[in-house]
Amino acid sequence: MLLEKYKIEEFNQAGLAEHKRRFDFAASYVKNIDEVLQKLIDFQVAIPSWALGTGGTRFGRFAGGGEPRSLEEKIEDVGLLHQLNRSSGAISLHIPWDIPQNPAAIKALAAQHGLKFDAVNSNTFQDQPDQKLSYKFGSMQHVDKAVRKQAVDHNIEVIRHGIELGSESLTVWLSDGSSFPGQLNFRKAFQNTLESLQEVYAALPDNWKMFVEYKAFEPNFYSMSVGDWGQSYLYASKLGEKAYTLVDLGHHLPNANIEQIVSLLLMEGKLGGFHFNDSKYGDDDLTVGSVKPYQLFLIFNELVEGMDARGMNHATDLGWMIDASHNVKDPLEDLLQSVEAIMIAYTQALLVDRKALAEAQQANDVVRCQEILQTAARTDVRAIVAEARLRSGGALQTLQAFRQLELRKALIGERGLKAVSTGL
Ligand code: RM4
Ligand code: MN
Ligand code: MN
Repeated sequence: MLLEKYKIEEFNQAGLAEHKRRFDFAASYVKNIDEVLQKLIDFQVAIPSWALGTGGTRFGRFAGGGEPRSLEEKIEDVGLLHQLNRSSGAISLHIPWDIPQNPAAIKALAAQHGLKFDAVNSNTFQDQPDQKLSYKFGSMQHVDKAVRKQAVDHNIEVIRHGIELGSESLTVWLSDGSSFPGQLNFRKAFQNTLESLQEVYAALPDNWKMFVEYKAFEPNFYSMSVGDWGQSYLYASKLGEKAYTLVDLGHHLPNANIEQIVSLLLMEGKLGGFHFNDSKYGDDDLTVGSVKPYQLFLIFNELVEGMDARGMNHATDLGWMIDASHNVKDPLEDLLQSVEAIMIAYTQALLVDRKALAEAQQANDVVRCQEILQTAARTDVRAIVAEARLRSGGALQTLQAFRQLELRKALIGERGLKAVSTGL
């Protein structure tokens, strides 16, 4: 479903005077406002193809209406988000949940919506109906070489799909690990995983990156074979310069200092990408910024500081993706909220007075350090984010536009109430 442009313009027209007042006020605090606006316009966050339907828990799933029934409809949904916010210009596919049957047509459809293909994701954490060997006891770590080979072949197949679509990165998340003490020889599991990853790495095109995503627990609850950033870093270092660590915000033990992890990985040139979400306990996959918005700001603060220190391009040098699941919200509304939260945190991080912070740190002025960070974090930057959207043709307020234009109703009209999507 493509939204007629005039509808967004009409929506914006009604709020324009109020917006201008708010923007002028917010901009008066920012020295380099045009530079900030340009950075916001350039910044794009990929939407996961598996998060466009209502997710569930292992206890149940309560589907909404009008969910995308095919990859084509998922692309249309991301296109709709992108029309509203102009910051969701990419989709990340999970294989085999979303196999492009006709890649040329899929690519053309995405281009029509102004979308690119971000990282492709492999799946060796589930058994597929036609699969020969089971991943019950792991995939790349498996004691049986034949299972490991099957997992490697699948990843190479995923790379092939990605090449056809113009993706330039592969994300590998492994559920491998053990549920009970004694089940695994940790060293052998590591070596098997490394060898398997090396075989996949060898199949990467030159311009591709490989992201090794870690997670502390689940589905294995005693050990995970890529359980933390140290292990991911070890694999990525041994693999080579095209391999990086991917940080998913929900994949840490409680109270982990994610901003410090980000800072050090950046320093080593080994941070590759991000999966944004929020959590209270673990891999909750909640709306970005819904529980700990200050932590999100602190992470962006390190991202901006660390990327600038290495002269990196904020928009293109890391893979920015959302990884979420929505049990009780409309997935599209949830994703609009998530992207908004990311843009707000990014803007606030751009406002940090870095020179003053460095001076305060040098002087051990702990109080002033806190003041500098919180001054930025407490600035209401919503009108700045809205202005960037306005300048690139999006809606002043995305969620309000989605509701006022009754877009879910239109999707239900097209797809029906019982349409259920593949994915999480
Ligand atoms: C995992 C991890 C991966 C995602 C799967 C569906 O917990 O976050 O990135 O692909 O879930
Ligand atoms: Mn993830
Ligand atoms: Mn996860």
